[in-house]
Amino acid sequence: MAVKPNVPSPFCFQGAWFFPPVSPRGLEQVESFEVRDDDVFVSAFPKSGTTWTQQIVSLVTSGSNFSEVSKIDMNKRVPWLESADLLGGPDAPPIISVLKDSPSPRLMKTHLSYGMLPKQAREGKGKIVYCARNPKDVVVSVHNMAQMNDLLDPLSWEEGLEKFLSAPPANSWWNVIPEYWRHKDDDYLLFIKYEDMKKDLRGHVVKIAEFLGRTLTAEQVDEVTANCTFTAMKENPATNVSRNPIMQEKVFKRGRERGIEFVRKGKVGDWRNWFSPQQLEKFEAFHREKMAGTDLTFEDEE
Ligand code: PPS
Repeated sequence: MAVKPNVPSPFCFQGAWFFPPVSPRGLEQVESFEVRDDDVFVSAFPKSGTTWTQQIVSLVTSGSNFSEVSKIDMNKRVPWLESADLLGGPDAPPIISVLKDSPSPRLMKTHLSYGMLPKQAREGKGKIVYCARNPKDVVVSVHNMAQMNDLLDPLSWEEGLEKFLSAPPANSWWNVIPEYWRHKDDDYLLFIKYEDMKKDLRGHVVKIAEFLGRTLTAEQVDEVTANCTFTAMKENPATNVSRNPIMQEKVFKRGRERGIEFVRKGKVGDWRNWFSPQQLEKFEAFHREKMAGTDLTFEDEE
């Protein structure tokens, strides 16, 4: 049997499995977290365009100096609600305790399912921008993340695919995404798709700004868009965290060795390079069965 690297153990909270830097102490505080009217949650299933949406939300709400704001580490601009500081060591306070005292307006990222969001957010306080991506490209991106992130078990493609399909309900793409979709018409939630952002990035900058009640000039929209392209975000160590020298040393040594970056390929349809015909058939049959009865569909070709 291949020797596995020493990765932190996952833990279970309310039926869902989490990995560090998600913090058990942080998770316990989420339900009762006091939400403010001007809070913005950027929510997404892992590897579905979270960072991309964080970048847009952060820039459209910053007002000006977009290129300067872009240089600030994403974890500082839009901290991860349920995590602890990755670089803070085992005793680092959960980010949520820091957020409680942070000045408004607060921007926060989360990978939590809708049912695990703060109660007040579920009741419509604050705003939620939710980004979803087709599951075949998600599982490919999850696999690559596991190869490059020293905190994750670098499962083989076959193992990772099987794990994705057999995830417990609380972690399953096929439960989490339709649950958010059911809230797509709520006025406090904007549901966007990675594939649509690829087709029309500028249009999504405008849409997100409008949703957040921000008015940008055409020039400002152009400037925000320029800072949110795949190339701009790949070249920017504040968004491509595997180019941040400290993060590279602490978390992404494997990625450096294997030549895999956090902002990796950014394609719709990369799954074609990974799935065998048999894997595809099984995945698509599973998807059809699970999505029967929802009107949520995804494009999976560019
Ligand atoms: S994480 O770790 O869960 O927060 O990852 P997340 O940010 O959700 O998803 C990472 C994938 O998003 C791609 N990405 C982009 N695609 C297109 N345009 C832009 N600007 C962009 N920024 C990030 C990133 O490359 C990951 O996808 P893959 O398929 O692995 O390339």
